Amino acid sequence: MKQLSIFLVIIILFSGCAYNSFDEVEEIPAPINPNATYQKYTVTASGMVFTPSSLTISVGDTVVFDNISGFHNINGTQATFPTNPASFGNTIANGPWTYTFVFTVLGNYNYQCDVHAPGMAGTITVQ
Ligand SMILES: [Cu+2]
Repeated sequence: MKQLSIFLVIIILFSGCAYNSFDEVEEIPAPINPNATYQKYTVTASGMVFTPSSLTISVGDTVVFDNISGFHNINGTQATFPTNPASFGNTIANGPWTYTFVFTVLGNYNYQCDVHAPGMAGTITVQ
């Protein structure tokens, strides 16, 4: 009888462990993409153009806007481009400078240099 009691206790303990393990697995949220490697892209502002003027990136990627020289800015604000999924940009300043933005919202973005718009403009597609 004593052995049976010990046996039952062991069974109960094991089933408790099994249940808890299962419960924990269910409660831990799965990462969206555990193998994601985020890229960094550079867009150069030089003369009166952005290079590349069209860029396709993945959500979470970083774009470094690199003004080598001259008075430029990056204006990707929703005030200027209402369909942009998020606003980004900086103020007009003489180069050299860099402006870095991480794109965390999917969609199509337009931006321009306010000094040289509409000729100096670009698009970024975040997919
Ligand atoms: Cu410009």
